[in-house]
Amino acid sequence: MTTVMLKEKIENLKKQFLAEIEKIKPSEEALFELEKRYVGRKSEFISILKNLKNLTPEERRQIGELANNTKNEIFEIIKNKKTEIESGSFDAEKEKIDVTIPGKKKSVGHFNPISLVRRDIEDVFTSMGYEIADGPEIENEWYNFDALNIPKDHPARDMQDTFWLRSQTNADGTRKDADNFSMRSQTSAVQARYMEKNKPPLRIIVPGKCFRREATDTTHEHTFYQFEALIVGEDVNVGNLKFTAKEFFSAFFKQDVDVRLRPSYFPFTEPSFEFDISCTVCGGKGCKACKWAGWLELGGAGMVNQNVFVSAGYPRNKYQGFAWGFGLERLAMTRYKIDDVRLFHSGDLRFVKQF
Ligand code: FA5
Repeated sequence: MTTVMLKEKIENLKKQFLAEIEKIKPSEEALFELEKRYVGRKSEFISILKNLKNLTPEERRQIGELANNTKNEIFEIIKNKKTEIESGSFDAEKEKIDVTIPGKKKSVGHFNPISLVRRDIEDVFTSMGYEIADGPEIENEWYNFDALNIPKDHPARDMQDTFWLRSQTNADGTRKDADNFSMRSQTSAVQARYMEKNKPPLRIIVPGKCFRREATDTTHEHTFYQFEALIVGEDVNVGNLKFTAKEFFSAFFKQDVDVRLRPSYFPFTEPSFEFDISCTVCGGKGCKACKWAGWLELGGAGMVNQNVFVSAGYPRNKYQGFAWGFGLERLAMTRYKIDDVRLFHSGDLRFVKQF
């Protein structure tokens, strides 16, 4: 073979090697196999080097140098690949991208309709300048009842209506806490708590969990949500209450809603009202959803009783305010046409996934 042919052969072997190492799936075994074939004892490189003796000294120097350099390059490339594998920096499986594999579908969670309703309520009220306030779910007798002008003998305080918590006792049988605690039965409990720390004018809503000892049915749960609205200032009247309610319900139901107040009784408001809105299904004409009444009963409301202001530390007759309390479940039931309140806390994913 002439020196030209030998040079070409060495260069072709190198090209062939480079093409092959690009294609193989790098592993210890595959690299060992490649090394054996290209630069091993029985490889063409070695036979070229062995046959140098047949060349002139000048040719031997040229070809010998080229062959040795190429052989060392090949060793170097194989060594580097081996180090990559050992250090784990090259993972063929990980680096391989198969663009034809279909994507993985992410499963997306759902808001419970109560959360949806609560968020909407908060949006409407905050846009009207109300603050969102909070209070404890375990409440003492003062805030849940006394401060709200609910007399000691009121039936709401009975074991049948309220979940009382057993008071902790010391070793000698005396009570550890001075207060009687219960699971709060209404968000109105936050009224005095908030007013004690804040002076009028104030506007708050209090969305939160309430608990009552109920025999549950399609409209009653032992654990449910209410939201309270409270506004206090020096010149607040029933007209403001009715206007605010109409604005809120129209925004919430995204349709024009009428509001009706009927006389009622709550110890913490004077006068007190039951609160109805025009049926959102028939617009007030009468249908199955409103039991042909044209109105839907939603909650209680009234002008804050002056005794409540006094309990909160305000002077009597200086301020006026209105308050209302609604059930979030009842609102959600009306909006989404849900016929059983027990579905909300049932944990049934088939229910939640519809929203
Ligand atoms: C109250 O709880 C008063 N605190 C409301 C109030 C606030 C009046 C401020 C005046 C001023 P009532 O017990 O009616 O009132 O409950 C209000 C609403 O809570 C009901 O209309 C209903 O929507 C909801 N609710 C009451 N009990 C349950 C229950 N067991 N399950 C589901 N929702 C309930």
